[in-house]
Amino acid sequence: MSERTLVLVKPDGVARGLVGEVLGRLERKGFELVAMELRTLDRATAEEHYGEHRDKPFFADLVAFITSAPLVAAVVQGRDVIASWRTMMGATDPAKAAPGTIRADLATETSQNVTHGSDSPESAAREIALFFPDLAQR
Ligand code: IDP
Ligand code: MG
Repeated sequence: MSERTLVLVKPDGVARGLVGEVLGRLERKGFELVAMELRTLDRATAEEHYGEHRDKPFFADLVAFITSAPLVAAVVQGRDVIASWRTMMGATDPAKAAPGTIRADLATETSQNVTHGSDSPESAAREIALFFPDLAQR
């Protein structure tokens, strides 16, 4: 089923010059860019985006990091893109990510793991509305 997901190239990925690498993998796979923006997140947006982690010990560091420098936010569309992008990103901890995934190939630290992808249709809808409120959902 064609669906949409929210993809981030996090501040570490932007700072390291990996925007093209990450978006290139999406494009070569055959997924479609629907919206894209370079922006520095404000604290309120970051806390809402990562709201499910509010009570975790790493939450403060996570919000500080994600707001520290520009990131690239994109809405990406395609067949099974939510699960596919999770597979292409690899496990949250780059040390546990499968070879060939972005996090295995390009990162060492869980806290700086280059990219984000929504984890369910509900998360995707929530995150797309948060980052791109003007984007009409079809
Ligand atoms: P995900 O990005 O693979 O969906 P989540 O569990 O939703 O992983 O966590 C969100 C982000 O929070 C991760 O991508 C990672 O940057 C950070 N994070 C998750 N767990 C830890 C941890 O144990 N220590 C430090 N940062 C973490
Ligand atoms: Mg997550």
